[in-house]
Amino acid sequence: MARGNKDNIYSNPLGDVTGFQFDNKVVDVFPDMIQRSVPGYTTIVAMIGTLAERYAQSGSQCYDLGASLGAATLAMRHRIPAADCKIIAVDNSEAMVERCQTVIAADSAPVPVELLCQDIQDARIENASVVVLNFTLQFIAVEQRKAILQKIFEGLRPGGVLIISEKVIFEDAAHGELMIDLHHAFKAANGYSALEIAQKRTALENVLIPETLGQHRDRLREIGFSSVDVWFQCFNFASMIAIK
Ligand code: GEK
Repeated sequence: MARGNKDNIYSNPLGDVTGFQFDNKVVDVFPDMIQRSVPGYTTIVAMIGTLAERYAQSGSQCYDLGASLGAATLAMRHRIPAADCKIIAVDNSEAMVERCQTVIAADSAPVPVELLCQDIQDARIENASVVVLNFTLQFIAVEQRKAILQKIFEGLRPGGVLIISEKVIFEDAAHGELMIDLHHAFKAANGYSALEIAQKRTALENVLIPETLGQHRDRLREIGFSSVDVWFQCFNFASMIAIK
């Protein structure tokens, strides 16, 4: 995805840093923001295409939940070999969905894409072979996460896959601090100032709630996924696959 405008939302001192929102200001800089903020993002998105190529079943639906500007949707769209698959992309930010519509329209791959402006808590998941939660579950209240994952499990066909990427925390406090420090070094190397890093951290407090890999794994296993494991990790950012 082209990077577009540079993210400098937090470059000037803000008297009051308010909670992060996916509004027009963020949409304008989103590809640059996520690539400079999430280590491994480009690799994860590309590999979602590779995973979809393997797991998309003929006549089924593939879901991109919290699709933003459709990066994972397009990665899947370009790699799914089955012609009779459909991709359903869902996001509850009107600004994101509006921009995503133009991104999808500018792409000519044949797999049909339906884009919905909807809370993923209200989304119907059915006849699914691939479900993607690429850095989305972390924005849902912790107590509501299990119900969403349960609904995904029920909507998946046997052999279907859930790909779930999250910012994570660690049981070992010292290791956790090290991962946060290395993540901030990654952001600094990508041109973010100490002020930008600090203000963004404040904006995400109570908005992005990370859990440990163990918490993710245990919940997915309790729900009934037969195999749950990490396939990618860089510092405190990880992606898991859970197979039904
Ligand atoms: C990518 N997956 O580029 N319902 C629907 N959408 C939601 C909800 C909700 N309850 N809460 C948040 N979102 C993308 C990146 S970004 C990750 C995902 C990030 C949406 C929100 O509007 C935003 O577009 C997305 O989830 C999270 O592969 O910015 O760190």
